[in-house]
Amino acid sequence: MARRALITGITGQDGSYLAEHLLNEGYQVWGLIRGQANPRKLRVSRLASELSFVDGDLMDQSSLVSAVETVQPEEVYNLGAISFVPMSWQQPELVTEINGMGVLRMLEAIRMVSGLHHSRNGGTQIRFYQASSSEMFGKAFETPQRESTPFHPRSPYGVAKAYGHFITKNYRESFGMYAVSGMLFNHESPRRGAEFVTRKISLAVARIKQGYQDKLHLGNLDAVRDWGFAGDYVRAMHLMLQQPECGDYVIGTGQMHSVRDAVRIAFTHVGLNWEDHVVVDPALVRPAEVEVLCADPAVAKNQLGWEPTVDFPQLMQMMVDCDLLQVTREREYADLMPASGW
Ligand code: NAP
Ligand code: F7E
Repeated sequence: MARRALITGITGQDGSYLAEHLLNEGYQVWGLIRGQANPRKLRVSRLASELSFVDGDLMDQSSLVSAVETVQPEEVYNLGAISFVPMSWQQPELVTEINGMGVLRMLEAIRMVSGLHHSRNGGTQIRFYQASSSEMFGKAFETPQRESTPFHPRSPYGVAKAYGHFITKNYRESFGMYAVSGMLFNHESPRRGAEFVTRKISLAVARIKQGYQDKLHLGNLDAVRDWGFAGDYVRAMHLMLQQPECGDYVIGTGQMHSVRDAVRIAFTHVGLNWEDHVVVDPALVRPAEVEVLCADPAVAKNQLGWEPTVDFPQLMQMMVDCDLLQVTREREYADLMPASGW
């Protein structure tokens, strides 16, 4: 019988890639969907005939218990979160509830339903993956960051993720749960939300190239990140749940690039000079910035056999190429629409 996986956050960037990867691996894949008529469900509609959906929200304990009971998964991937860091200064309580307490609620749901399993059929262990983040390292104590690097988060988002990380570890130690925390560095793709810097750049470059926009407003161009391709990172999530012993892993490329590098690569790819178009806007600089992050993925390489396949220039170029097509399609569609007032 096919193994069953439950994914929270299936409508997000990583959720869609992970669903595809697990379907290819022969899993029966379930996605937790929140809200009434969630429009982002369309994002995975290409896979809809192969996926199953269950209602639930990381803010609502009973819905998670019910989802785990319905699906009876062997593996749970908790990707659901508010993932845009600046939003965590605007709505810190909500972000803490979903990104921090939401992890506890999902662990509790698994513990409760597994307890029922134990008395019923001798105990099927549900394996749990928590989407932790390099933002926990924040103002990092050392570079590159590895599994043992202490945390110094710089945003309510990072603080909530640190709680999620430690509660995952604690349930492993307290209840013997197979619970893993993946400390993933920034990963991007053509499916990345348009609020994140790489996609903001690739979309703007496509629009500027086609004459629909002239300027791109950005914040801190000196920020340095370790950016990889999301399609590579979901393979690591799956591998983490296939190990004989569970642990925590840092996932990244080990390569550092600045926002300025991202801009230069993207504009150069379409034959434009970035300095003619980029405007630095102090309003986009964060209250407390994370200046430099870079992974040491040696443990993942040695223990999981995981390696990235897409480097940063390839990633930016892939995103620009996809957005050139997307902008063209949107304009063609707009031209077909009747003028306003019709
Ligand atoms: P994303 O595209 O923003 O997707 C976030 C997902 O969370 C969406 O499917 C959203 O569903 C869901 N969600 C939000 N609030 C929820 C709630 N109350 N209950 C259930 N689901 C909820 O994020 P992503 O880039 O795929 O990232 C996936 C996970 O990895 C997140 O936890 C993120 O914090 C973490 N992470 C990401 C990166 C990265 O670079 N991408 C790096 C490290 C860690 P709706 O459609 O309902 O809004
Ligand atoms: O910012 C700088 C900004 O918003 C990257 C999330 O997936 O990865 C992501 O968090 C850098 C920051 O991602 C703009 O100040 C400059 O230094 O693309 P971002 P993030 O904050 O690193 C981590 C690992 C996660 O876990 C998160 O969920 O770029 N930057 N100018 C800008 N950033 C944005 N968004 N917009 C700008 O205009």
